[in-house]
Order: sequence, then structure tokens, then C-alpha cells
Amino acid sequence: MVLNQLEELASKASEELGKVSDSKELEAWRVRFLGRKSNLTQILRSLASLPLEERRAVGARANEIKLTLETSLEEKKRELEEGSVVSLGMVSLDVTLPGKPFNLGRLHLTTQVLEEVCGILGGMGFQVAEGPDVEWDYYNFEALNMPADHPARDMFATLWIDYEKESGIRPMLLRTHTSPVQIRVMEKSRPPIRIIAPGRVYRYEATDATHEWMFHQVEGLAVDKNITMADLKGTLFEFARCLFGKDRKCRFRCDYFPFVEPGVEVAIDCFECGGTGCRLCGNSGWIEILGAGMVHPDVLRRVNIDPDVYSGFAFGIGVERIPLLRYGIDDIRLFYANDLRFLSQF
Ligand code: 2NL
Repeated sequence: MVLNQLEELASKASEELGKVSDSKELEAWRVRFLGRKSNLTQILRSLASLPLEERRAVGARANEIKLTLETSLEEKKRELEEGSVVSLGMVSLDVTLPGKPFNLGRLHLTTQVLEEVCGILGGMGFQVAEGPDVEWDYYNFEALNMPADHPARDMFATLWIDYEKESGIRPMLLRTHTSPVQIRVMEKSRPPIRIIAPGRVYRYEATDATHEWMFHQVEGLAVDKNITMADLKGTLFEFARCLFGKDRKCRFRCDYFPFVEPGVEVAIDCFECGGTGCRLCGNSGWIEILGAGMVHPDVLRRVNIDPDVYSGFAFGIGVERIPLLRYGIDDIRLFYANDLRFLSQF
């Protein structure tokens, strides 16, 4: 009789425990099935009044059930504290296990600056043009006013591609600037032209803190009727201020590049010391940031653009130089050493 009551109680308790979903409900369950006023406790208390035979049987079973319920209670409590153990069919997934750290990748510093530079110039109406890294001697030198044996070729220490002299193949090289991309565009299209050519360039150079054999350049070119030095100055002045701050001053001085006439070198007043002189600007107050000029008439003529009708300006900027200056990085070799301790700072 009492035993039946016990079995009913036990199955009711475990059924009810299955429905418990938070600690408040669990406490109510505990009070109901294990509390001082619970049926189980009352049965245990009244054992003494039972006949000896029944007392043994009932006592044993009641204690057994009590223990089972207490164990279930603890289990349920732990389950609730640990959060959710989600069951997905046969597989149970413990969503409370610590996760694996998720390392975000990032763009290489060079890519970030390339995108920034192209973003500024793109906003002014320049379109991106691309070309091969392995170039013909013609596009890298000849079309840019540097025929074979021209002394100005020495300005661009060149990595040549090996080839059989007798094969009839024209000499090839790793482009030393991205100007050949612009020559290719001028060959194929007519003014007005406004393009930028970003990309890798190569030099036959021993590497040190300030030299790499591979680096990046963005060159720009505008060809149209009535393009003047004033357009070049206005464009580069605005570009420098977008890149290095709106209060920058610009200095244009004469320089020589075989493919422009006149050629200029552009400097900004030092953003570190404001022009008074410091380590960054080599105590001069000025920092050279790019080279530029009016496209040489012979360069235009060679791509069938009449220099008596059209004129153009061009410029070239070294990409790595920008973050080198901006962050005071003292060794260009850090860019391509693939050391994440360096790269992940940007
Ligand atoms: C520098 C100087 C320069 C150019 C690049 C150019 C391209 C064509 C025609 C004429 Cl297709 N000029 N590019 C002109 C002047 C300077 O770069 O020191 N860059 C880092």
C-alpha cells in the first residue's frame, strides 16, 4: 500500500523534474518532493508506526527514492547552472565550452595605403589601369625616351629576364616603374585620358633599411587639350593635403626625368616638426614625396598623340614611403618579411 504510494511518488517526481526549466521551478520541485512537508518525508517519519516487516521494506525503498531524487536534483541544478546543453538529435553540443579564439585577418599595410591613394585619386576622376609585371624593354624604356644605351637607364637599376639572344625575342625585364602601363593605355585610347597605374615595381638593388628590390608605385597621367603645369600643381597639392593633412604646404622644384619636360620634385612641409627641422625631414623642414612633370612631347608622339594639340601631366609616388614616414618605420624590409608582429600592428 505504502510501497505503491512510493512508486507513484517516484515516477511523478521524475516526470515533474523533466519539466523544470529554471532554478525557481527547481526549488519548487525540491520543496514539493523532498521538502519537510513532502509526502516522502512524511512517509519516512511515519516508519515507526508501521509493522516491523513493512517498516523494513518501505524504509529501504523510501531511502532509495530519496537518494535518487537528491541525485537528480543535483544533476538538474548543475545542468541549469552550466547553461544550455543543446541536443541536436543524437549529438549533444555543450555551447558553454570555451570557444576557439577567432583571429581576424587584415589587409597588408601596403594594400591599405594603396587603397587609400587610389581612393583619393579615384575621387578626382582618375581610373585605375593595370599591366604586366614582366615587361618589354620597349614599354619600360624606349617608349619613355630611353633608347638602348641611354645614360638615364642607370636611374633604374634593372632586373632582366634571361633569354637567347638569337631567339628573336625582344629583351624583357621586371618593370622598374608602372609607366609602361600608361604607355599601353595611351597606345590604345585617345584623350581625354585620366588614369592611375598602381602596382609592384622591381629594381636590381642590394636591400638595406631604405631599399627593397620590390616595392610599389602609383603613377598618374592626365592627357587632354590645354593641360598645363597649373593642373599638375593643383592636383598634386590637393593630393598631398588629402594624404598628409589639410594644412600642408607644397614645394615644387626642378628635377629631371627623361619622360617629362619640365620635371619637378614635390615636397611637403614636415608634418612632424612643422618645418623647423627634425630627424624625419633630415633637418630641412621639407619631405620629398613624389616626382612629376609635363609629359615629354616625344613620348606623346610615339603613341600617336599630337603634342601640338594635346598635352599632359604625369606623376609617380612610392607607396611604401607613405607609411614609412607616417608611422616612423625605420626599415623598409619589415614590409615583406612576413612577420605578423609587425604586420598586425596596422
Ligand atoms: C618618381 C617619379 C615620375 C612619371 C613618373 C610618367 C609616365 C608617363 C609619361 C611621363 Cl607614361 N611620365 N611618369 C613622370 C614623372 C615622375 O615618377 O620618383 N616616382 C616615385
